[in-house]
Amino acid sequence: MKRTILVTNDDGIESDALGPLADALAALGDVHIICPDRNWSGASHSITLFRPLRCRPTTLRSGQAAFMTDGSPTDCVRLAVLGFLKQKPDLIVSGINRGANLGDDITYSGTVAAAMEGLLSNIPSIAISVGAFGANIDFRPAASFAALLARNIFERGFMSDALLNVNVPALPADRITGVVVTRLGKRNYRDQLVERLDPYGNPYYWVGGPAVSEEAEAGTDVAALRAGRISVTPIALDLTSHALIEDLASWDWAWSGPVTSSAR
Ligand SMILES: [Mn+2]
Repeated sequence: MKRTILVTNDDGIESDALGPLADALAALGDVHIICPDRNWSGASHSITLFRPLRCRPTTLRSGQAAFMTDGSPTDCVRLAVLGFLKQKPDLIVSGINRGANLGDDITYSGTVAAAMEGLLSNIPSIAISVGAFGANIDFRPAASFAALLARNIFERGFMSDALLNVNVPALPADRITGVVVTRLGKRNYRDQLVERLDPYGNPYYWVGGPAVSEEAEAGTDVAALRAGRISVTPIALDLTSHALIEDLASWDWAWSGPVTSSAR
């Protein structure tokens, strides 16, 4: 049976990663590419509710046929799964993102959110990122790892309540020192609020800053990437803090209904 693989991303249809990724996955099934027509990095799990979506055919610079939408990464998955593709995907691969998605990053990441949407649709889903931002990134090591992971998923019938979040060091394949299954690490953002004036004298604001500093605790995705290894982190969508349930239950919950404003 020919598998159907959906490739999407949050960096947009212009991303240089799409060609190598589609090439690497082509041996495993029919690859369909549906990506946003612009960069949605940081869009997290946003969906379009109050306007229609357009989905137009295009051709990647690397030659593959693809579709681009004016929606978010999550919209791309919803389109594909809800019928834009004739076959429901057997696998969703989101990426390859330019820049790591480690630890707390995943709460901002459109790349990871697209895989979350796949998971919500009961489809095995991978988010994959490369730990570099610069130009001239070689995406082929990450692409070939995505294919290896896809082969594992197809052979083992992977179906669980988790997506797989993968980070690949921005190194030549022969300098990547292994693969580690990890948990999420911690990111310490150093963003600042910058206020400037526009040409008309009105203030505007830009939030940004230097690269994050990281505590590379053993066993985390952060530590793996720093050591030149590929991290594979299983991510579940249940955000419940199970540790707090019992403590919270002991708080004073003697609530007597809504507060009524005093009569005048
Ligand atoms: Mn991105």
